[in-house]
Amino acid sequence: MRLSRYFLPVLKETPAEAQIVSHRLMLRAGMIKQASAGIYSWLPLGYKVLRRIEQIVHEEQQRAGHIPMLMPTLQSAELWKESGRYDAYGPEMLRIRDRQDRDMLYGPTNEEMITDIVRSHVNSYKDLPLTLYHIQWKFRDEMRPRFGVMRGREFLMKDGYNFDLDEAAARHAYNRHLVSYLRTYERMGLQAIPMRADSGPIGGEDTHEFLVLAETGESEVFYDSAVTDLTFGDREIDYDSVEQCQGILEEFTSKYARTDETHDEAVFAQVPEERRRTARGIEVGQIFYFGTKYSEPMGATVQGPDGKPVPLHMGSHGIGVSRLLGAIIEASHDDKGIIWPEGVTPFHAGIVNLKQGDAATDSACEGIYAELVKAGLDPLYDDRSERAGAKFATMDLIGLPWRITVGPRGLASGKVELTSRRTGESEEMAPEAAISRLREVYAGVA
Ligand code: 5CA
Repeated sequence: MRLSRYFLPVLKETPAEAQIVSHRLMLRAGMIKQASAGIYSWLPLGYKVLRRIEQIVHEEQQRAGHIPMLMPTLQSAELWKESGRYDAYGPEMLRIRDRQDRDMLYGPTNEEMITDIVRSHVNSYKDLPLTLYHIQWKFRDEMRPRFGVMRGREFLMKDGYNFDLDEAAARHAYNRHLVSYLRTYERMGLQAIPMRADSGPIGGEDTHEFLVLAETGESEVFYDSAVTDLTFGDREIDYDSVEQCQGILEEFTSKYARTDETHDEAVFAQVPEERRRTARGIEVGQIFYFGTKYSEPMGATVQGPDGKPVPLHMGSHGIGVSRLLGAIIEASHDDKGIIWPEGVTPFHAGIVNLKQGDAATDSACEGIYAELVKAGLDPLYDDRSERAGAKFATMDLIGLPWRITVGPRGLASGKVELTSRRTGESEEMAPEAAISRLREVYAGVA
């Protein structure tokens, strides 16, 4: 992409309505525009990151054996009356009446709809286990939408639902989700810690929230500092292995880590004092095991091996896809702007032309651009006739992890400059060397 042809409406002023840094930076970098309270348009740069995050979620879900599909945003109230949640959900649910006077709603989540699909088409224990998921917009009429995409009213969520014959199989599905989530967040450059939480309106006894530690987080959390030493890394996982998934769940959840809803001072007191931490966190996902809470009232049963009907054992598992943009920025920025982790960056590298219109410089930039594209990378070339300072400021604000700076002086000795946004370190090298360095960096990111 050439910046002269792109749509990147960066703001010079700091928007007054934004209270936290991620919201400010998303507005300043021209990523989003508020349409109404808690509802945003995703401008090209924001949309690009959203798509990259979605892509990682899809890849990791499918790696774990989960099946993608898509359900609508508008739902019929009938299903929610069957489960008993139509009345229970309260004013957070946006209720709509269509021209036939039918009660509809903009889905805040999809347990009912997926249970209806499965009860219509799954009849035998032989069709199990089954985990279906989608990435779809949700609406919750939050009392206080705030912090930009962090607490929106309309937001993008990945929600997945497992259907199993018995509790043991459903617990494996829960563990499998926990494992796949650890890997998902790490690919986005985030440490998200699973913490014991409360299940709220989704229901069930067992639930973990995944929290990214950040001062601006809305949740108060209590944990043993040893949990922050755990990393998932690039382990090979057999997602069908009950033992492996259980082992990883134990590794990541045996140390104390809870949100304020489940915090227990007496248990916390058993953690060595120097390791006790109280902090704030951003909830980027939550997994639930709730057994037959929806399948029983909705009559979702299968024929068991002995021919008798058995209610399905279920869980649901959510990732806050749009919220993740805010969480990543909260965790990764400096006073100049965003610092995207390589896994989610909107463009892999920026090319800054220091002397637009100078034939040799223009042609060197074009050459680097073409080579990066040939290498399967997605560069953003700042080909505007702006001062160098303005070009650097834009690149720093939008946070591309790598920048190649090309100017006549360097070119005279066959060199360009490669700069890391994270460390600020620059290195002079031949254009080919910069290109192969970026190829190497991104080969390790896939
Ligand atoms: N059905 C279950 C799991 S699929 C469910 O709805 N879970 S949830 O309520 O915990 O939502 C899943 C994730 O969506 C949350 O962890 C959070 O990251 C994100 N989320 C929830 N509410 C909002 C909101 N108002 N704005 C942005 N993201 C949100």
